[in-house]
Parts: sequence; structure tokens; C-alpha cells
Amino acid sequence: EATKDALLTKIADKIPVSSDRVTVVGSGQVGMAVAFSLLTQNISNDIVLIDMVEDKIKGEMLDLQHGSLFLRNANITASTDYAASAGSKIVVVTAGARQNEGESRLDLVQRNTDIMKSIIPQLVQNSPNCILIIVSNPCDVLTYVAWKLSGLPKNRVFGSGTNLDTSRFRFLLSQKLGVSPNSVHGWVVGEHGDTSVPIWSGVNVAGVRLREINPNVGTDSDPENYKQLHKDVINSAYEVIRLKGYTNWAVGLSVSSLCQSVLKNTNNVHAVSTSLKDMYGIQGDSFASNPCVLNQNGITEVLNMQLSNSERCSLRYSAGCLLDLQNSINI
Ligand code: 6V0
Repeated sequence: EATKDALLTKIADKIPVSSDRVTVVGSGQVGMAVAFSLLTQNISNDIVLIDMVEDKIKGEMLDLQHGSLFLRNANITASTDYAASAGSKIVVVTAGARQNEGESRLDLVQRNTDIMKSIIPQLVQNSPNCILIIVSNPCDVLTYVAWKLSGLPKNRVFGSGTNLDTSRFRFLLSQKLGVSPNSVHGWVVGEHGDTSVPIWSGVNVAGVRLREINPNVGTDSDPENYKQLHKDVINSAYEVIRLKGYTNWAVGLSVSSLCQSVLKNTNNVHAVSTSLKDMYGIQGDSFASNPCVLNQNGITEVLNMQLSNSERCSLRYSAGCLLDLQNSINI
């Protein structure tokens, strides 16, 4: 310390400040894309990586730390011990098995439920006031599982859900219409997966609904076949997995946008997975995506969507499929 002591005269103790700690559990393709998006977009400067493979997280931690010069005051730590996650404002769970080629998200359910059992209690013990965001698939059912295991109130546990499907939808609409994804408004709700529901009745640009111009938009009788865009949304993950083996960048950006709304207390509306009990005629505690207001307290409001009859039926069907699966697992 002699050189340091000669260089610097100490006046007071440093204060280890952290007001925006985000723990990412699972430092695979998705977890690292989330961490990278958070750091490079300056959403959080305090990232904790947790995984059970020690060498892998140490390698990921060092690699990110080596980029510190190009980040702003980043504090990146990694551990296999959950104590390292203490005091997190948000915990993002991406641990678990992912789909193999041709496998659906729902195929992963019991394997990933068992992983949740081993990690959720430890996370909540270390960060009792955290907001828990579940990304591992099947995202909706695992959000229900995590909520049950955590003992946290419903506002503090949600799934990344169709925030990603909505982004895919708006991207595809933007390509077809030639305006930016920010300027095309449209939502995908329900299951993050094969039974997701596109809300065609509300798709609009600058408040002009496509349904007013083309009453059949999104239906089988639409000559322009806009319906294909939603089929492409459903097929997106299968296609990317077929081509590169996994998906990560879009989900990383999607989850970091959720973290931004929470940490910066913005009240932005996102489609995230939450209990739809008593909404749209859904009876059980079925977890699926619905537009929700996000801020530092998690979900403070859910939006009551004004759905067409067929949209309502599709959403009830999606929620029903998820409820059946929820009831079939062993928590
Ligand atoms: P990956 O690259 O295999 O990474 C998974 C990581 O989890 C690995 O590093 C494992 O070591 C770690 N892990 C496994 N078990 C545990 C445990 N018990 N404790 C701690 N760490 C553990 O998979 P990838 O990152 O590609 O996917 C992770 C999950 O995200 C999968 O379930 C995907 O299906 C899911 N996705 C969810 C999306 C969404 O929008 N909700 C999108 C893409 C993928």
C-alpha cells in the first residue's frame, strides 16, 4: 500500500453506495444479455451474477469488468453464493433449461420448477424487498411458481411475459408499414408462447386504428394477410433457435426495459405476466401477460383491455391452457 498511501491522503471513509442493484440468476446466454443491456444502457451500474458453474461466472465477471473503462462506474460481482445478492432492488431469474430444437416452452416445466425451488427462497431471504422478474421458461407458469415459493405480494413478482412478443410484433408491423416500432402501437398478451393473443382491434399508428381502414385486419378474411405477422411472432423463437441455438439479444433488451421502468419509477405500461384472476371472465389464479403499470413498487395497476369477443375468447383459452399446466406441476 506504500505507493497508494504516498499518492493519496485519506480524509474520510468511502461509502459503498448501491441504490440500483440488480441480481441476475443464471449467467447463460439470456442472463448475460440482460446484464450487458443493463450496463451499456446505464440502467443499473451494480450487477450481481449468480450461477452454479463457478468458472463460467468468474469468466463472465472478469470479461465485463475489463470493459469498465467504457461503462459508467460499474460494479460487477459474481458468486455461487446467494449472500452476494443481498440488498438487490431487482432479481432477474434466467436460470434453467432452455428449449432444444423443436421443443416447446411448456416442455421445460417440471425441470425448471425444481430449479425455482432451490433458488427462490434464498433470493428472497437475501433481498426481502426485491422485485422478482421471472424470465426462465415456461415464463408464465414459473412466475406463478416463484410467486408461491417467494411469499411476496403479487405486485412484486412478475414474468417478462409478452413484453418480448409485443416487441417482435411491433417490429414486424413496422417493417410492413414502413414506420418505426415506436410509432406502431399494438399488444400481444396471454401466454409467452404458442397461444399468445394479438390485440388487432387496438393496433394503430398515431391513434388511427388499422381496423377502421381494413375491418378484416388480423382475420382469415384479410386479403393482405396481416395475420401472418402474429404467426411469425409465435414462430420467432423456434426460428432463431433453429438458426443459432438460442435467443438472447431481444430478450435481454426486453428485460432491461422492464428493469428501467422499475428502477427509475417511470409508470410505463408493459405486457408482463401476472395473475389474471377475475379479469375477462378468467376464474383461477392463472398467470399470463396483460398490460401493467410498472414502477418501484412493481405492478401497481393492471389495464382493463377493451377486447373484441374473439380476443376475449382467445385470451381465456390461453389462460386456461396455462392454468391446466399450473395445476399439473409439483411445487
Ligand atoms: P443457458 O445458456 O443454458 O443458461 C442457463 C444458465 O442457468 C446456465 O448458466 C446454468 O448454469 C444456470 N443454472 C441452471 N440451474 C441453475 C441453478 N439451480 N442455480 C443457478 N443457476 C443455474 O440458457 P439460456 O440463457 O439460453 O436460457 C435461460 C432460460 O431463459 C431458459 O429457460 C429459456 O427458455 C428462457 N428464455 C426466456 C425468454 C423469455 O422471453 N421469457 C426468452 C429466451 C429464453
